[in-house]
Amino acid sequence: MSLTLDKLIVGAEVATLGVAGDYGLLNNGVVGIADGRIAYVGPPSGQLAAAETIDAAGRLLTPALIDCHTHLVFAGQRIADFERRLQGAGYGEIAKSGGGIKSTVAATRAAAEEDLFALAASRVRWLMASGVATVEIKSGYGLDVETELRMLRVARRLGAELPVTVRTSLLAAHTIPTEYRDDPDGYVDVICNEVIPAAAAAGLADAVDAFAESIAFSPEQVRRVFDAAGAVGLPVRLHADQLSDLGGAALAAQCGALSADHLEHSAADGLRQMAAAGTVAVLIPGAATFLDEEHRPPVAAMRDAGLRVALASDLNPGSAPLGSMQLAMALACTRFGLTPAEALHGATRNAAAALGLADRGEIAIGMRADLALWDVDRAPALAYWFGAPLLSALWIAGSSVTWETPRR
Ligand code: DI6
Ligand code: FE
Repeated sequence: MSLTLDKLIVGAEVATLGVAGDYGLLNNGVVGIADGRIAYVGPPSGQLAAAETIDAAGRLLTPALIDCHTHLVFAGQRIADFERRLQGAGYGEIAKSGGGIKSTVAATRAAAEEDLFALAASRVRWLMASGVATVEIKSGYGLDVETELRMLRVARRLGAELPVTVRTSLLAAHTIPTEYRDDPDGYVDVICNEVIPAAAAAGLADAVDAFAESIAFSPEQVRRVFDAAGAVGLPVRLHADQLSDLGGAALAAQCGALSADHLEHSAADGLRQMAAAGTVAVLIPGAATFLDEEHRPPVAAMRDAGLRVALASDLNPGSAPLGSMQLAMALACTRFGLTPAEALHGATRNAAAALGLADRGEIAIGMRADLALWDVDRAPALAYWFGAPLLSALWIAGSSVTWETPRR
């Protein structure tokens, strides 16, 4: 039986990622696309015809990458903080003296929506240049109803005007804003009673996130925020155990979170609870590297627990000004000890699971045709080359897209 397709990619080293833990390699493989979806994957066949044929010439074809944790909508940069840190100042010390996250909140509150959009669009294009077709974007630099919603509107518009899929997370529980310094529970009231209902009513949030940490929100406060998310039917995720073990992994599992992210300091018991609850572990090697933190997440315990492990850039101005998922994969291997195969699963299949998306992250019939062609001839090379621009082509829902940043 012959099959007529829109596009055929032939002669590729295909990493299908169809099976957990394995590249699922297909040498001299062919991938056929019809109506934006994958309609054929397998060996060359005389039964295939298409309007357009692309010769991969032996290069590696993977699912397009998925960045499942970013804070890329913000104004201002933190270059002065960076220079101070290079001279020995700590991240916490800088925050206390008026720099840090609060300076980004001030700049973001003051920025026009149009300017926030232009800044963020450039950053999405950086990620596209590293093979990304799906990106999660958080609010969290507004910390008031108006600015949190503005950030989410910008994120939604990025998804509408750029070819990427955008998933949004409301992170009003990122830090306590200055005006609530003496009344953190009052700010949690605002999040629960005003910000979450307003974002849900406007259809601006796909999930609700929170930062559980001694310098941010307590487990009790996180539970209140998550209850408010549940009341409007939104799934939750959690910044957990990044700087200390607050029991964040177990908390995320008990709340049925889609993912728990960071997890540098998590205990094995919490990781086992996550595995039982189906909560995905999201590792963030860029933040640990940029802040020069020695402490590594318990990767061996994650493997023992049978957790699905995803990777993300965390693209943000303070702890990870990292605009490449390719580099996040390399750092996951060199800094956290993942295998290159684990890193690629983390940037595709498992990242899709962290976002609750079942239609992408592997090359299989019926999946979205989000595909990346790389200028390498074997799968482990993706995590080996350190920051080289390896992307040769990117297809999103079957359409070829470009990723150049236009001159401004
Ligand atoms: N953890 C992080 O690494 C970022 N947010 C968070 O909850 C840092 C955000 C910033 O410093 O601007
Ligand atoms: Fe983060």
